[in-house]
Amino acid sequence: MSSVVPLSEREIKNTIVLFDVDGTLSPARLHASPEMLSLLSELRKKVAIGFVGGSDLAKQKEQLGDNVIDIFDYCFSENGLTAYRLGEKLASQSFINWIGEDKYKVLVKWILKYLVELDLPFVRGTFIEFRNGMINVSPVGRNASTAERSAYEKFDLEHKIRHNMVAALKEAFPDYGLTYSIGGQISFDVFPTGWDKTYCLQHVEKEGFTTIHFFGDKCFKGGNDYEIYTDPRTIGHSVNNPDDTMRIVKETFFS
Ligand code: M1P
Repeated sequence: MSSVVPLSEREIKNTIVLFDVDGTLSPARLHASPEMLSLLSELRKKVAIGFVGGSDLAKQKEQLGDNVIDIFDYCFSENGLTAYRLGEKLASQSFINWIGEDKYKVLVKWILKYLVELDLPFVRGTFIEFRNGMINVSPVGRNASTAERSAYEKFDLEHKIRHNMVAALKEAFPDYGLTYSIGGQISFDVFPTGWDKTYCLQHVEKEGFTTIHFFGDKCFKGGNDYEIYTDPRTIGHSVNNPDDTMRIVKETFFS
């Protein structure tokens, strides 16, 4: 951390650039390239940088490196429900405190019953992942390998498995105040409405950043980058893949 230029001395003042992770900094659930990491390190000399991902911190460490909290000024996992600033953990709320044990049990039982009735070509394990700020539900199971993920994703798109399950959940729990977000290949996230990626903005606003760039690949309505991309507080950049992110970063900050 000692070689990092202090936030107040970055070349472009009061500016932060936030990045989604999967599909924006790295291919889905895979590693970011050395070229991307090196570009981020150069960018950090000019502006403050952060990531805001739906996944938990353990997965982001796999993708961006074990030292992830040292190479970004801000780390926002689970949409910012787990947050770090310059390596220090920030206070946050939790999904289970918000929903309460009783309502949570009802929800989990409903999900498990629904999954039992599905007829998928194959299933693996870990169908509900309990996180600090959300739960993640995967009909095929989070233990699917990279090849199995791709096969499942194709099947899911064809048969609308997640789409239909989300519709059924909305119908079954109209008064729960939950948002269901399909952000990746094999699962969807469930969190209190409002705890989407805009949740992290409260942390950076407090610091006085007046220009907030956001890069994401799922900026369309229904995608998990949509809310932060369209938020009036951000300048949104919609990208198709990590190469696109690198191109736009170079054009915007290095030309
Ligand atoms: O970051 C996008 C999503 O990445 C994963 O999705 P999947 O495993 O379905 O590809 C999950 O960690 C999910 O929570 C996250 O939103």
